[in-house]
Amino acid sequence: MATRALSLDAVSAFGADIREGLTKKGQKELASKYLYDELGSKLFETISLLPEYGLTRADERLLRRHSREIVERLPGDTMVAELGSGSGSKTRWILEAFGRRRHTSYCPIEISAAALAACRRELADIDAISIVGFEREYLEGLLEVAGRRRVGQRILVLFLGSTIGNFDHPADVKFLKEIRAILQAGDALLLGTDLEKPVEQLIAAYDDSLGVTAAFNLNLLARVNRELDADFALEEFEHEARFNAETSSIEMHLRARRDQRVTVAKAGFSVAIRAGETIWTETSHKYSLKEVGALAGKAGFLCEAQWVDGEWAFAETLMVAGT
Ligand code: AVJ
Repeated sequence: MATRALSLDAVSAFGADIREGLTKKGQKELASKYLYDELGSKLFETISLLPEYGLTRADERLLRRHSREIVERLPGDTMVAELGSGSGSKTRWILEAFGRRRHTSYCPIEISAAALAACRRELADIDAISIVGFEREYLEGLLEVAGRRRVGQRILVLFLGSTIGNFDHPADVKFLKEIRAILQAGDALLLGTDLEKPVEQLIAAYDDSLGVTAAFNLNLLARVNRELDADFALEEFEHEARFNAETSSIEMHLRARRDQRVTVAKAGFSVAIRAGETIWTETSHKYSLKEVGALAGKAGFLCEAQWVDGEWAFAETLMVAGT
């Protein structure tokens, strides 16, 4: 019974968000966190294999190359928490490096039970690491992790993959401040950020030739159909990736090919969508290195070290919580 009530709650929260985003005045929108149901997560994993999308490979390369140095910069007993573990494959290098030093706890925080299970399987073979997963929203999970801290133990928070870029500004600063508030001075944050790069390269990365990103985007409508009993006709929408130069962000939209009316039965509403109108589904901000430094400072962190990939402009920044 308890699980059932919980999933009903989740359906109604999803429904309320969808309703708000589709019926608001002006630009319609759907929150990007809903892109990641089971199918959406698989599609994202596929995106990360595309030649046009170098982000995930750059992230992993940096972590592989510099894991030893990252660990050396954090002496003593350290507990590793990760916000949004995904499949966990990128995290392997850091955990192996910590495990060589001493027994280490790794606490992935994920809203997807499937992703947590996959991460546990992927990392199960690493010596001297115990995995304690938290099926929670990021900040809730981090609070619980902090509550398990032993005296003298440091927390390293991993926030990889440039997920921070999905927050608009200044929501990114606010989010890092909230992380900082849960931490103590001397704790650390390793933040992955995708950097500014030529617009053509960005458009290719978010509108790939195989159409995987288009499928990833359209799956959001398919998910609303599946879970909220809606009647979106997927062929009536077109994937669009555009660069917003004012905010230095790639935006994903779904553009209606003609006038239509859509009903979302389980959320109890219907909405008219005009030909050419778009539903905004994701923002992916591209940072400058200066901006990353400013972000750290505003949130109460000091930059301890930074590594930038030579093939794909992406940065890993190790920040330490200030006093
Ligand atoms: C997982 C949020 C980093 O913004 O690049 C990939 C998601 N969207 N292609 C990104 C995404 C379209 C991705 N992040």
